[in-house]
Amino acid sequence: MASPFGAEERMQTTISEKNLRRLLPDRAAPPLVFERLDSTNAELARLCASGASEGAAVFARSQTAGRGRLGRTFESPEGGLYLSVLWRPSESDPLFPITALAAVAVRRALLHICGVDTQIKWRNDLLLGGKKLCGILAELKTDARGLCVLLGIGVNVNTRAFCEDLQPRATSVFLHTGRAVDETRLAAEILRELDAARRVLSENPKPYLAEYADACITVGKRVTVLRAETARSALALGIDTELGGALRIRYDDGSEELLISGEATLRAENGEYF
Ligand code: BT5
Repeated sequence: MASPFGAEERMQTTISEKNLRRLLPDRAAPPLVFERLDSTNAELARLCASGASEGAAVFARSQTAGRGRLGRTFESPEGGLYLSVLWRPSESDPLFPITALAAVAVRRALLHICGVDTQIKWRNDLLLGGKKLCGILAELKTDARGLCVLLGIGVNVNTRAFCEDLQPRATSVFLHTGRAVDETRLAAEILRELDAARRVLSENPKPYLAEYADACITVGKRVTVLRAETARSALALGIDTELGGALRIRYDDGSEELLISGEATLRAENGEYF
């Protein structure tokens, strides 16, 4: 997709590796910024295989094969921030809260740098004005050094237009506010917040999970729970902060279930994208 701005304005807002490192002088793993990648998660997996350490961070100005969950595609034109960060949880760290902590971290960074108050759609989307602004994909792997989490985040920042199919459901900070954002400043803040969230994972994720629950608009909604062969109506009751942000739902027959993450897909029954 064409650049949303004139060349000069684009140069001022696009992410720069040199400036990003300048904003994060003490970060143990200096972030890498690529013009274009297949997928930042794929690149991070390659770095991981050659021994990348905790906190390694990869950005791309666009992706040719950005991926979502369950084999879905994440459209990644120029103007978005696409990044992946490596976490190496210790054996005592809980894994369930990781996506929720990342959602809170990115939400905080967007509020601080862009002044936009996003809402969380369980489990891994940030919405703005009812449309998807950000998607998060946490992939778990093991290598010679143990467990690695490839935390992939795509944020529509200065994106001006989406393909026809996404247009009704996707938005960007630019489209919502009419203002172009300095991607380097936002990237630095996202990394700072993610680094803080990484420490929280080892210490006490509860306050972050409470923040996640407060911002989660899925709660209280009627949903259709989709699995391979079935679609069942339910009410989303609440977020379980003990189980890392799992969603408690009640089916129409009165039975309840805790959805941990990707075992089912949710759709709003009133047709809105929540
Ligand atoms: C996600 O999956 O939303 C996780 C997306 C993670 C993307 C990042 S970008 C950096 C890193 N590298 C990667 O290769 N991936 C990560 P999911 O919940 O499955 O949502 C995918 C769905 O979101 C698609 O099927 C579309 O409906 C919609 N979608 C695709 N591209 C979008 C975009 N740019 N903005 C909003 N919605 C989008």
